[in-house]
Amino acid sequence: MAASRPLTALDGDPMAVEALLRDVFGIVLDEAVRKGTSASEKVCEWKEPEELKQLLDLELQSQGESRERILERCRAVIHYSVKTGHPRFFNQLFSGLDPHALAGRIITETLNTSQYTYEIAPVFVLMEEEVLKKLRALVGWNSGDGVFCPGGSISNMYAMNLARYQRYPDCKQRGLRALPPLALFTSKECHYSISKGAAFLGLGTDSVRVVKADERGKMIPEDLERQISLAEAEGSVPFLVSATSGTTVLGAFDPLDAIADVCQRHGLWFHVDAAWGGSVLLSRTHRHLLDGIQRADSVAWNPHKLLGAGLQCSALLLRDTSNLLKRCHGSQASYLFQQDKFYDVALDTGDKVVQCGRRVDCLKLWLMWKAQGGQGLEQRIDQAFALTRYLVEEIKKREGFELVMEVAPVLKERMVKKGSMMIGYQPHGTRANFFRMVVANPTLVQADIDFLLCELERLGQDL
Ligand code: ABU
Repeated sequence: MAASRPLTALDGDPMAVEALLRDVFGIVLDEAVRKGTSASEKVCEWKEPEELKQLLDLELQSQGESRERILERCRAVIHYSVKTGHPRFFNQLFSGLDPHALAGRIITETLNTSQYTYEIAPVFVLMEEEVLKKLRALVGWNSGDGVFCPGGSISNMYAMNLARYQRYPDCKQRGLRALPPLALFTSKECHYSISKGAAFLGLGTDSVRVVKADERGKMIPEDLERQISLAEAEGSVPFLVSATSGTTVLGAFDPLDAIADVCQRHGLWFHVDAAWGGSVLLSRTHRHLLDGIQRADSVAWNPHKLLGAGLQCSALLLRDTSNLLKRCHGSQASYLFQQDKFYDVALDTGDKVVQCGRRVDCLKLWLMWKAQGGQGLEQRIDQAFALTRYLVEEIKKREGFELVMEVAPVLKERMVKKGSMMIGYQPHGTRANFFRMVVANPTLVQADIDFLLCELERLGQDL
């Protein structure tokens, strides 16, 4: 057997395995952690796609490569990747590199297990339960259920599927034949996963009724009432309202209590997409923005965003205590979920989800929480709010910054090619393209905000 192994395989040589991994960890520490989070380094090294393909030499060959070449490749992958932990990375709703969360991610990757049964993930089954319990407690529930999903979009789709199943349990077997035309409601500022989910679940995008939002981006409950009446008059059956806590573009928080009242009056499932804003629940000062969330039936919350736990860490939380998740999605695969196991089979949580193999997403959050404590995480949220206020005040002081002109794409190209920072931009309604500032990186200080404003001025000097 040994003779047939390829020359480059290291699995027969523990010393070589260890040496390789030490070198790789060294490169990761140097390039991705130290340089990747240093304000004096570039946030990205822009290359045109054809040039990047050449530089990376992507094509896969039949011959294996030397250790030195593999280490060079690791270095190049990091070098040409965007450093999302960099203090000048404002481009997405996540930023920063928490060392404890990273430690959790490294351990998770190394152990390489699947979250479906207690027998192969004993630590993580218990840990996931504990973390979800903590998140539920912050929502305001002392019981319930939940699961970590592959991203907020999937969490939102789960909520839609559960709401539909609860009302029409027959649809698990009979599919769309068991259903009348259904209607769900969300604001025009909602995340695009709501209409994607409607398409994916066979509801169709027409089943999504768009509710008006006010000038700050918050759903208008009176219009929700109107849309429900309209849908009913057209012969549809309303079944779910999805409110948003922290909309993707404007960061608005829908008035949850008023929306919960509407849901209660009409007997509708109340889902809150708090993928972005859920972490605000950790702040005693700001959690009032989510008042009423405890009245929801389901909540999607992504600690990989504002808490910086690292992609992906997305919880779907449920108020339900009737095993709805498992009843809706369970398929009782006999090779995984044997009922005559030697331990409590309720710990085999894999049949709650539509996936089979499922990543461990709880450890990075658990370890970071253990290290920071709830108080440390609360400070991060409060700091993000404080820096956002600082940014707003500074913008007011600078001439030219209130003017919304079609310059965002030009400035974006210039900042990326220079590698100085990254900010996302988009149009919104009748507003022209503008920069969406995301203040999430826990290492940000006022100097980074000052740099951002000065750099925007520098990049746009000639415009
Ligand atoms: N999934 C919504 C957030 C995407 C973004 O980072 O802008």
